[in-house]
Amino acid sequence: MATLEDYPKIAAGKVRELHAIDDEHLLLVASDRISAYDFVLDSPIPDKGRVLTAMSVFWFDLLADLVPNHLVAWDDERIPAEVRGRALVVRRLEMLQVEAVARGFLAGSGTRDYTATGSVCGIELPPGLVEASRLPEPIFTPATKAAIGEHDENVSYEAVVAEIGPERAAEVRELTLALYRRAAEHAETRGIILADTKFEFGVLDGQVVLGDEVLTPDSSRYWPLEGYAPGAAQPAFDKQFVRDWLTSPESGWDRASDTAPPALPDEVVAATRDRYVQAYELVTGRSFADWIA
Ligand code: Q0T
Repeated sequence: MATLEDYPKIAAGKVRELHAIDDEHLLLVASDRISAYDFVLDSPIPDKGRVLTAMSVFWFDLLADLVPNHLVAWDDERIPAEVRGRALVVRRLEMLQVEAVARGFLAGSGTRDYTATGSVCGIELPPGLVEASRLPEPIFTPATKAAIGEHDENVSYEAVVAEIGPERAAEVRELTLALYRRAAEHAETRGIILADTKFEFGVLDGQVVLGDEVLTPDSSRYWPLEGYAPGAAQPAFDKQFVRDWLTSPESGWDRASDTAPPALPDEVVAATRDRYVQAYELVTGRSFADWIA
């Protein structure tokens, strides 16, 4: 049986790691760490890595007829026991240096850019939209990959053309929108709004391939459909309790202070773990208990 030390670490994000298995395969490992307000919290959320990995596997399958993806295996002898259920064997790709974002709703940097300019990534939007408005149609809003600790920067479609060329840019835009439409429609039938999401693509044998994690709460904004009301920020399906507690007087934390947030109370950890499991079960219609026993 393989152990994680067999595989050199080749990249690490705030909550995930990438290890080399061989020339053609990587191990993509999701941890239980959670970030909020740009901090990685001291309190892990039990099962978060397994829930997000299971959700990615579900979506890779649902989207496989639209684009090939890098997923090779989620439960075989190459996966070390210590990361079983939260690691994927994936094909090694030449990654395209573009964050391929699709938005069906206005939120976050989309709202900020729209309020300042009336446009997002050079796409002019109608007047009168507010935070969390549904857009007239989904839009492709690419961003540059930022270093850890930096924020991705929204860029124009022309910037994507300059980075990867006109043919690849058009393909990435059309794939991103097709994937988002399929996923958002599925989510909405299940009582969840998929406000936006970020994909990463790579190239293998000259073909564009979907990589990274897909349509997890870490790469997407999921909002409960129940209670959806544009005009104010919507509660995140997953991190609602964490954010509410951190910004409540109870936590004793001042978001403006630049200090690290405190550890979460056990009840907030447990409620958040339940939210991740609920998100998985709602989106997939499957029981999380059935994910790799
Ligand atoms: C990558 C080659 O996910 C990333 O880092 C997490 C620690 C970003 N990243 C992805 C790659 C992938 C994937 N996914 C792939 N299949 N092949 N590189 C590199 N960085």
